[in-house]
Amino acid sequence: MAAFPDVPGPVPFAEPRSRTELAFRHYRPDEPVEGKAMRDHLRFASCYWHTMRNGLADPFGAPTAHMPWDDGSGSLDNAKRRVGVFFEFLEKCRIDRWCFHDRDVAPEGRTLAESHRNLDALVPVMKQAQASSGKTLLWGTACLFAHPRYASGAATSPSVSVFAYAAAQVKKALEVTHELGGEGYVFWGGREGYLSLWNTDMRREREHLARFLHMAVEHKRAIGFKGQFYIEPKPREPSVHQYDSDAAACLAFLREFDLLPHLKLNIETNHATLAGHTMEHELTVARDAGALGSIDANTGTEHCGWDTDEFPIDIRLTSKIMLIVLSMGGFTTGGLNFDAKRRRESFEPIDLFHSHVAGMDAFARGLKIAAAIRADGRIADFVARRYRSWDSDLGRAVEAGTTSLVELERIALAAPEPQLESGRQEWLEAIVQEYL
Ligand code: XLS
Ligand code: NI
Ligand code: NI
Repeated sequence: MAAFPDVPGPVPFAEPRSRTELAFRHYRPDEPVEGKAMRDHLRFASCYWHTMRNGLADPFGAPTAHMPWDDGSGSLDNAKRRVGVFFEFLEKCRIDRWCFHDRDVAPEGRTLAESHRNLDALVPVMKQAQASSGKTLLWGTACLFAHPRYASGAATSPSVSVFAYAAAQVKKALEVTHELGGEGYVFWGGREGYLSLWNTDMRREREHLARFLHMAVEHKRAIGFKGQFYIEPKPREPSVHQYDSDAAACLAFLREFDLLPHLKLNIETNHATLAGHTMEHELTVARDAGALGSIDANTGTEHCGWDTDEFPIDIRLTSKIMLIVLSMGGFTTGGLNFDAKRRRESFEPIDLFHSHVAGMDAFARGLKIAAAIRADGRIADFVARRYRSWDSDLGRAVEAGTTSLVELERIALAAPEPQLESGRQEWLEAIVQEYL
């Protein structure tokens, strides 16, 4: 029996002003933009944790989501049944990829060995679902933050036994990701940070985290996993301060511990805003370091201060994101993973469709708007012109490192007062408005 009887087949396509309730108004998987199909630019993924496992509880109230396919038990049968439901959803929602944590797909057992066995029992089910649907795994990861043993962190725990347990979990999750043909693997430092410095040895914790990642790189090599590793920055929540707090902090950490060749960044919009940055700032920092790997596509309520993981529906945001993705030549192994959940009041199964379709349409528009801004060319031309003095002999000498303070003093003393040109911010913003 179908889990989503209200959605008989793949979500239809409709004209932008159509009154059809559930339809794609803008996303056309095969339509080319800049010579490449939309689906290959956007590489959408839905995540198992929000779509299948999030009951929409909040700190003050019980879960509200209706999940008629779920008997609420932690049984393996229930876990297996969910896989079929999820792939029916992907199929009907025209989403090509997915992401998961180990504990989303298989229940935690009473022992580590039992948890491993549970995960093993799910592998053939997930493999079969992928094979018969053609859907692929964007990335896998391990949940190193939900169980009480991880209250003080996983790779940064004060307990080496917890560190070993987390290592075992990551080893297994990596192997399962490999087995499922995953294109990537994410490390999000759920509780890799601290609540209080009074009880924390930050130097040791950061070194342990680096050791942990190096061992993962070694194991990746040992099993022949070719997927991309990502680290996902987030400044706080659940910890008060997390070591992977933003893109710049992650890059500094990776460089300090010789990990930069092995990991790229998975940037999430709501984490950027929690860090006090815009999403485009975080993406630009990552891109400029050659380390922009993938995106967790969501958004937050800016004045709220929590990781509310809302669906990204603002075309100004999606346009800015796609401008940066296009500027780096598109994703390679990465994609747009909707690390997003419906609001607690949107509890019907069909809201899973409305939310994803809204996000996909917003990104389809964002992609087209970004392509139009690039074709217009005025903004890029303006920026190039703004820096043209750096293309002079003097500019080139400074950039090449072949000049000195002594020489620059001689030049500056002989030159008239420098004249600056307007930054034209409002004019540039008005150009963007023309395309929104
Ligand atoms: C939580 C994170 C998490 C990661 C995967 O805030 O975004 O969902 O993406 O562990
Ligand atoms: Ni995320
Ligand atoms: Ni998040």
